[in-house]
Amino acid sequence: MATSKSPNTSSSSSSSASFDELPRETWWENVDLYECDGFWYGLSHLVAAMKAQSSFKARDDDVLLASSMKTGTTWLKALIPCIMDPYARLVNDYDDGYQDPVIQSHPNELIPPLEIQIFAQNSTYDISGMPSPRLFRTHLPYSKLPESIKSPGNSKIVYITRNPKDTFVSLWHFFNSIRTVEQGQLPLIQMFDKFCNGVHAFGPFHDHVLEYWKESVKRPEKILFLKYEELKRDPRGEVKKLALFLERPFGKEEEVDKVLWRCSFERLKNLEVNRNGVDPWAGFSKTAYFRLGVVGDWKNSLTEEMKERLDQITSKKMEGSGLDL
Ligand code: PAP
Repeated sequence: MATSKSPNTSSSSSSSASFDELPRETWWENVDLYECDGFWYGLSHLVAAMKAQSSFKARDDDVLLASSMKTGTTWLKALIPCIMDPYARLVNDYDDGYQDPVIQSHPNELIPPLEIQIFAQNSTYDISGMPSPRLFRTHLPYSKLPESIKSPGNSKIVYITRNPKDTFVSLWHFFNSIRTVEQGQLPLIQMFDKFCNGVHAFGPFHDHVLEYWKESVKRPEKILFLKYEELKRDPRGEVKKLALFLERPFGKEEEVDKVLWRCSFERLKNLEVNRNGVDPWAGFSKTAYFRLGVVGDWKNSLTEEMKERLDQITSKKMEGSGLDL
């Protein structure tokens, strides 16, 4: 890993020259990725990440939701604000005047991307003016996070991962869902090959997972490491664990029920804002973020040979880490 060096972003002219020197690969069609310090990024993400590294100042009560793409971010983008909001666990849907944080978080984006500059051209969002506690999200690898969020202070990081086969299949469907009929589906075999080689946005997937995993083992009070499959298997237990980590433990079991219901796949998928809305940052239709929401759907897309290949990569990469995916 870590073959390429970080480019210098101190001036726009020198930065474009040095970005050109980074290893570059076409992910698909006209989407190019650049390798920097062992991970692959779209250029605008990389520039924004480097700006965030030099300018982002964490507050003690910031919460960062970190993940690879398609591992459960949307679910946690609903769960975290609900856990942080004392009313979300108490009130019902029909209570007058109550602003559901799940609904609010979509149009008004309670959880903006940490590397906010990537969307600066279509946003007047000022993160320095955000009220505390601030919630952010990111797909950046741990090593590319701004130092101040990693520092020993009290800010917290919640990381979620997922079985790599389901992650890949979800990713493939996601990009297919935002293509026109004329464009057709992305070629599964080529996309899979690139995923296995680590060439995808914020990849290699396994290295992304391992960076956060190792850090969470060293500093469990700083980083909570969650798995999508565990959240599906034992939602009550996992959500209680999350609430405890965020220092907002539940008082009663009914509160857990309310939060789980508020953030359930069926409810989120059917909310008006998600049926007809558009992601204000990335411009994708929100329906693209709610497909099946199940464990094991890879069986419907991958062959036995593909399964074997990715399983082997996973077990080799995870060897000795204490992590099983
Ligand atoms: P992102 O990286 O673009 O933010 P992310 O939310 O991490 O995507 O992942 C999307 C997956 O989470 C989808 O999985 P699928 O393609 O296998 O169906 C999506 O359906 C699933 N998902 C979204 N919301 C929920 C939820 N509330 N509960 C369970 N799964 C969910």
